[in-house]
Amino acid sequence: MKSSLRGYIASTFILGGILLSSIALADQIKVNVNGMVCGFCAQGIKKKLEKTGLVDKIKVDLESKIVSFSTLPGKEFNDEAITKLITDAGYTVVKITKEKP
Ligand SMILES: [Cu+2]
Repeated sequence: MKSSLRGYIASTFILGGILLSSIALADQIKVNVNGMVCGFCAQGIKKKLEKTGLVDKIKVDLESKIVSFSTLPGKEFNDEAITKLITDAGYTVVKITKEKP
């Protein structure tokens, strides 16, 4: 009886965790990128990000060298994947900042 109750409580927590993470708010992500010098760089990065289908509200600021976007609800775009995408495009990731809005 006791162990089944414990199991019930544990599964409730797990289920709650899954539900919470699926309705989690989108991440606001800022990436400091080196190597972007013109509008073509900006467009190229923007297009690659759009292609992932994971993000929206993509902005590329050449002056501050910051690429910012937010993840779509329920989508996860981790630092490794972000770094790979930018690096493969020929630029260098300096820093990634994530914040919940
Ligand atoms: Cu360029």
